[in-house]
Amino acid sequence: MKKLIQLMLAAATTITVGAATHNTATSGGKLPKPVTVALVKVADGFVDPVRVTASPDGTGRLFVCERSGVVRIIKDGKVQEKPFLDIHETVVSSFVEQGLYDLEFHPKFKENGKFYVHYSDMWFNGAGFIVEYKVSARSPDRADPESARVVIQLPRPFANHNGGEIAFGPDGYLYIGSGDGGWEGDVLGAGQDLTTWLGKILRIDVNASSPDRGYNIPKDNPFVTPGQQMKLFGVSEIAFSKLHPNAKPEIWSYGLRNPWSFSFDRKTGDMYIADIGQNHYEEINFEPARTAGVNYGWKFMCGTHPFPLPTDEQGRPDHAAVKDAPRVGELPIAEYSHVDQGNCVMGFGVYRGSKYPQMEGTYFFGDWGSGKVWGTARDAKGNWQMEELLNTKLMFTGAGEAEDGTIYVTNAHANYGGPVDPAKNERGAVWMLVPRDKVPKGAETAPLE
Ligand SMILES: [Ca+2]
Repeated sequence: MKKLIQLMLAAATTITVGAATHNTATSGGKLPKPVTVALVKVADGFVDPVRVTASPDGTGRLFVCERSGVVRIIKDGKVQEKPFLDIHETVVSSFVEQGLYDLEFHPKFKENGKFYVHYSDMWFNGAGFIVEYKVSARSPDRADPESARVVIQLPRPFANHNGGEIAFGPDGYLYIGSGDGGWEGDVLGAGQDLTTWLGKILRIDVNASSPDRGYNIPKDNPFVTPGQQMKLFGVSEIAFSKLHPNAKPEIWSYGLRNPWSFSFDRKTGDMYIADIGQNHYEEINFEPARTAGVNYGWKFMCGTHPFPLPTDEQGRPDHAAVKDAPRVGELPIAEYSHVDQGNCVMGFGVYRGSKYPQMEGTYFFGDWGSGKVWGTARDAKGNWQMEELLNTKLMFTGAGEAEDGTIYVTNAHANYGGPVDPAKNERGAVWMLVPRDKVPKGAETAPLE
């Protein structure tokens, strides 16, 4: 028993069951390159900031999403007085998991001036809306509110688990993080259900070619079913198992609980999905570039553990019972426990900038509840390692990358027991992730535990 526990707690337990092709790292490992980090304050005074995005146009501007429905610009280190976009009259944020989730610029933004926002809509009972806007013809620092075009409307049965992140892949398609519909324990059974958009990463082409739908379906999405009669006989078992005639063609991957944040490695095209877990474990999933149709296991799995998790009388994982449970889907590359590490994972991104070579290739992530920051990367043997890098007093809410690859992080005092109106919360800030020896003189850094 003792040996088993030691095995389960090892820094990088190698998993050989199920479909996993990699190990799952836990905190306590060592990154292949020595990495030290600090968070330097860039700007503050934001109402529940939840995401940072950069316009791909060489202007160096950062766009900060406030949960209340306002997008603010940081230009030359200063927050502009007038917002880029203000849709607070459309955005519902009556629950801490609702509001404006993200903003992304069209890959050809420089030519077409288009960008996309994802938010919970007041007039549709909190349904998720992804809406295209254009920048104003009069000012590059203003959106044109009259240019709004609805791309997709996503049902949201409960107020929680809305996903949120949107991101353009290297293929130019828009990927959407969509939560499992909410409440708890995936009561709708959405994660494994291919007939719903809930509990998925979706992939759409925002360049719509018909007025009937605000987007096109990429032809190589994994569950696009050709309109032909289904054959029961004369097909192989494998071919038969791949038939999903009622699957939603927008689905890219499934088995997710609440993918609030995910991002692409801009060098390799690999995707990292930070899936917020239920009660016991938080997980980071790794999807090699161009890998479609992956099942990440929810609600049968939470991290590498079965769900519901067998526990002892003290509510701690019963490792003996966990060991023999069946595994479903692809296991994460990193996980951590709610017992002492945190309770709500926030993906930051892979650093690919040229300024800080020691951070190159590491995927960074943090936790909303604990304020900890970790890095994960593969060592020389190909095993994932996870190392704790910081233990702050911040409540992380999101992140984003600048054009030069610098990683920015937001913190807000958005709490479940807090005021319904985000404007009544203590103000949040935007922070820049840098190596500890690169903190500019006199800069304010994140308070540490
Ligand atoms: Ca994004």
